[in-house]
Amino acid sequence: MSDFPEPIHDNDLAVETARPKLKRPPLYRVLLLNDDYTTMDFVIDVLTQIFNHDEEKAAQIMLHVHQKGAGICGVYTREIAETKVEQVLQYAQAQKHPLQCTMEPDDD
Ligand code: TYC
Repeated sequence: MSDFPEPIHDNDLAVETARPKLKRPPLYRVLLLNDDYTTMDFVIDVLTQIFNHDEEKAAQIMLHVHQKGAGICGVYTREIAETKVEQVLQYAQAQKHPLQCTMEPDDD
């Protein structure tokens, strides 16, 4: 037996199709900046350890940054990008490298 009385009629109910909100989160690029002092080996280490690139891709990104002044290490949601930037800066400081890392919205 139901707890609720049967509806007398339902012909005048407003029916709306469910439209679940599934907007993608904004993404951010994490960038490495060139400098004259950080060793190439250390930058490759950062790119393999923190950004999970293989050695070949890491060397390619490092050379791009070295030649162009900046380059993208990866694209992430905001909190992950923030964590990557912090990890790079902490690791660089601990190893006495002036390496700089930043993030920017990936809108295109
Ligand atoms: N320019 C550095 C050198 O000649 C290498 C380097 C590459 C530094 C990329 C920082 O993000 C960087 N030793």
